[in-house]
Amino acid sequence: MKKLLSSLLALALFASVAAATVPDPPKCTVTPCDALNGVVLAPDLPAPILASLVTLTIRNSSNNPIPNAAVNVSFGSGLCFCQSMVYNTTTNAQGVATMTLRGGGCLNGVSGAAVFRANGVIVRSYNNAKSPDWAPGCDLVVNLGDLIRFAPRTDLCFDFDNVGGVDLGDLIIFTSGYTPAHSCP
Ligand SMILES: [Ca+2]
Ligand SMILES: [Ca+2]
Repeated sequence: MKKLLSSLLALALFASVAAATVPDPPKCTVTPCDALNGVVLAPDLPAPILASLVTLTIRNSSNNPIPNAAVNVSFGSGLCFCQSMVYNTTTNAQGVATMTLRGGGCLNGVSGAAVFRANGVIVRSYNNAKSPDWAPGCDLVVNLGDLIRFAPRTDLCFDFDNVGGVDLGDLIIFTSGYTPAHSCP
């Protein structure tokens, strides 16, 4: 009996330790992507644009941060990426990880456009992945071709906050990639 109890106790302890490292998606935050309802990628030189800097806070079902969690981002097909793009990182002691989304292209309303996982659990799956670099297709340079495509403000690939129109907020994000002209190998 005592042996059974102790093994049950060990099992319960193991379960709670295991649960401690399992992310609970509604308790996690992904900034600024949650506010944008998608991700923004951009060529990263001379410096990454603000919208492409992602901060993830990974928490478990007890709302405790998960340190040392393995964080991964993956994308739907059709985007392009800088050679410097890093797809994996690890949370710090506060359960926080940062990623820079270095690339271009457009996935507008496509299931699984950008998927963040932590310890193997899907924390977020966004249907939108967009970039100031969207002409032609993506060539990892934000230049005149992209501006010409942006200017009519009718292409929802430039609706970076995904509210159904290209407006001032989108112009600010576009401009942050256009001036100075961002590029990457
Ligand atoms: Ca371009
Ligand atoms: Ca918009």
